[in-house]
Amino acid sequence: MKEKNILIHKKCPYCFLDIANDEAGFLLNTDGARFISPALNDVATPKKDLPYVLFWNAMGVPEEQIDADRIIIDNQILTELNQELSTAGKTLAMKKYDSENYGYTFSAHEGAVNLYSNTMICPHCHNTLPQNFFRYDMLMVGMAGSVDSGKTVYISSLMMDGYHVLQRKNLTARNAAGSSGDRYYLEMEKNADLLFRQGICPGATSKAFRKPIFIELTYRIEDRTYPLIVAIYDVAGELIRENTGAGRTGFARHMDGFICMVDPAQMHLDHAVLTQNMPDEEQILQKLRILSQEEQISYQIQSNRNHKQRMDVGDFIKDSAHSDEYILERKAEMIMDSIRSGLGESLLHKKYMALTLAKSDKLEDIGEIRSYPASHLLFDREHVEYGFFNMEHHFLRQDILSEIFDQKVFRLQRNLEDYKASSLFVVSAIGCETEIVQDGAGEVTKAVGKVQPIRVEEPLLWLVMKYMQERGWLD
Ligand SMILES: Nc1nc2c(ncn2[C@@H]2O[C@H](COP(=O)(O)OP(=O)(O)OP(=O)(O)O)[C@@H](O)[C@H]2O)c(=O)[nH]1
Ligand SMILES: [Mg+2]
Ligand SMILES: [Zn+2]
Repeated sequence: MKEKNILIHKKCPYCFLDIANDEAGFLLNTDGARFISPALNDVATPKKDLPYVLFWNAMGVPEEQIDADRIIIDNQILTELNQELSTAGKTLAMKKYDSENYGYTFSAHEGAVNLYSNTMICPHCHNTLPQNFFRYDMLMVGMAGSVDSGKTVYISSLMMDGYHVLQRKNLTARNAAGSSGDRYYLEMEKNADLLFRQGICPGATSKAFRKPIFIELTYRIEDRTYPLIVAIYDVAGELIRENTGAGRTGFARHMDGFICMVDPAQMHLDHAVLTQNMPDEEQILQKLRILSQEEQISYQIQSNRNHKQRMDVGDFIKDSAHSDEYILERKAEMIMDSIRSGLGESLLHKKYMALTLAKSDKLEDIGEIRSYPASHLLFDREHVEYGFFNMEHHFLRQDILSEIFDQKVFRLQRNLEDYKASSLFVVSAIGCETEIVQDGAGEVTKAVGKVQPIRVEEPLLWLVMKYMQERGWLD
């Protein structure tokens, strides 16, 4: 009996347009195979992939940085190829339904030489779809947080040592990237490996939309299994702040939830232990109000026209290191406001927010923090064997964190009310101090001692848990 093709629609994790599985194209890796028939040779030759170039260009990536020469088969190319093959009396190329994953594969052969691909691409933007894309649901998570708050290090920390921090007796995590040769994917893997083996932190993220990382998570309860794909989006801090609503940052509207990182550098602590102490918030905001909204926008447009990569602090105020702009970029409140204004109230009601105090290792020895009752729970390095995390400790931490946020990171919590659900977290992606050291090419930030993340997976697993609850998987 012939298996019936099932039609499935999903949202592309790059361009967010709808894709039906029978519309998917393919990325090919031919290793330079040659064919007798010119039509096959033509198809198997790398060419500048225009939809792909246009997409990444629009996302702010300069053309020379785009791996534009690719071998792509889409439905149109397939039809044309088969017309030529059939005229020449050759075996036709095939797009075959794969009942295992509701996807398709491509194959063509000429004698003993084969062309084959199961790497599907979006028909609109030509980006590679993750493995099992049409089979499983996808949870989309946006990393939010001001510049330097630790978003990229956070993702590297999750990826370290084969997603070690995410593994449980009843939870497995594995890479689900559709194409292992992807330049960006390789870079993220290298980042995670450098952090794990040498304690070296990745550098600042460029101001462009980046590909998400894809993780396949499988959760087991009794004899049932619940797989899903998690896509995590890392975006440079200043990009989120600028305009969450439009263009390349419109991605925020498509997220199921956010992990918003709060840098301890913006906490109001008596002790000047932290490198940057924030001046009075009201004062800064007051000064910035002098520049009206319109002025700020027109300034922004102008600086975009001048092809500036970012609004330069120096254009604004002389003393750049301590300018208001600089300080503001470090404020989680600005990020939360950008998300709110970009999404609007009604969309905000559909999103989850994991508000996360990052770099907690920096707070571990501070008396002010230590004086909160049960503060040791904030720095607990418990390793959970089973389930998502220790729920009892999680709820106790909510109370402590709520108080800390109230007293040390003013006004941030009022931002949480309109989300579908929110929760407070405190993590350290590195788990120890860092220092700046000279590396062949320049300066790098390096962990002092062994990298030992402190409950870094909790914000992500909370989002996963919410997502599963919503679908009734955990009832
Ligand atoms: N002590 C400590 N430092 C951290 C931790 N996580 C990040 N850092 C430091 O913070 C710096 C910035 O981290 P990134 O992950 O690059 O920050 P980001 O939010 O991605 O910054 P942009 O990409 O510029 O928006 C790192 O170079 C580290 O020095 C942590 O868990 N502990
Ligand atoms: Mg970054
Ligand atoms: Zn797409």
